[in-house]
Amino acid sequence: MQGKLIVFEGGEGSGKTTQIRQIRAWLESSGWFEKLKSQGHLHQLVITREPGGTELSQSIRQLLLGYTGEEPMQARTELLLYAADRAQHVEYYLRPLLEQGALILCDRYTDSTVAYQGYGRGLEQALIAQLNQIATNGLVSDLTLWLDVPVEVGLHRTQQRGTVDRIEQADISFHQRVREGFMQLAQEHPERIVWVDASPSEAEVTLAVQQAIALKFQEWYGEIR
Ligand code: Z5A
Repeated sequence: MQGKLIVFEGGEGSGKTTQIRQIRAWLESSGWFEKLKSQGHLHQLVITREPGGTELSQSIRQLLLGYTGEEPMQARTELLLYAADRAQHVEYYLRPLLEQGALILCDRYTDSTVAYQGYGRGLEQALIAQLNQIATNGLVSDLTLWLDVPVEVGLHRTQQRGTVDRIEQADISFHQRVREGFMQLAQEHPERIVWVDASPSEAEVTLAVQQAIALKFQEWYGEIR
């Protein structure tokens, strides 16, 4: 049994965490997941995130988002830490679960590195592609939902929440470049990346995400009764 990796991507405050929780609840309460399980397609439903999806990755996450030392973290250092986080996550957690038939809902993955370290920080795309390949050993998402929201709207949402981390503190043009990065990726990989307008209410966004996932299930598993 081979599982599926569904990734939620987007800029700050796009609602990824909110939507992942909603989608898990929907999959469980609607009976979709039970049906897929009883038909032998899937085995379990798992939520995870990057950075910080394993115990070791939690320490890397702490370093990436919570570092407050005077010596500035260099862009390449940041890139390598994200790659280390991912290598651990993929080898120790994601790949074994997928081999057991898990449906994995993951908050951020490789496209975040392209958007943030590539478009945001300006590191060479060839270097990022190489590191993504090394870190994932070729594991690509089966579906990526890009929750797209104007930068000001997303930042306003996160500011209302209170605490701001190291990356959220970056200037607005950084976040604009990140959004352009996701836009470019969606154009380059239409078979994998689905654009979702994340500006409306939480409930409306959930509905759009449900529709995108239901379509993919049909493509992967045929008619589900
Ligand atoms: N990063 C990177 O640079 N390179 C990489 O390779 C990877 C990551 C993997 C991870 O931070 C950071 O790492 C991230 C990119 C970088 N940059 N930063 N900072 P994180 O995991 O702590 O956080 P995040 O991934 O950036 O998520 P977030 O900004 O915390 O938000 P979110 O998960 O997308 O949204 P949320 O928590 O669901 O919602 C935010 C607030 O908006 C909350 O109060 C909600 O109630 C509200 N919300 C959500 N949806 C709506 C709608 N539809 N309407 C109104 N309000 C809403």
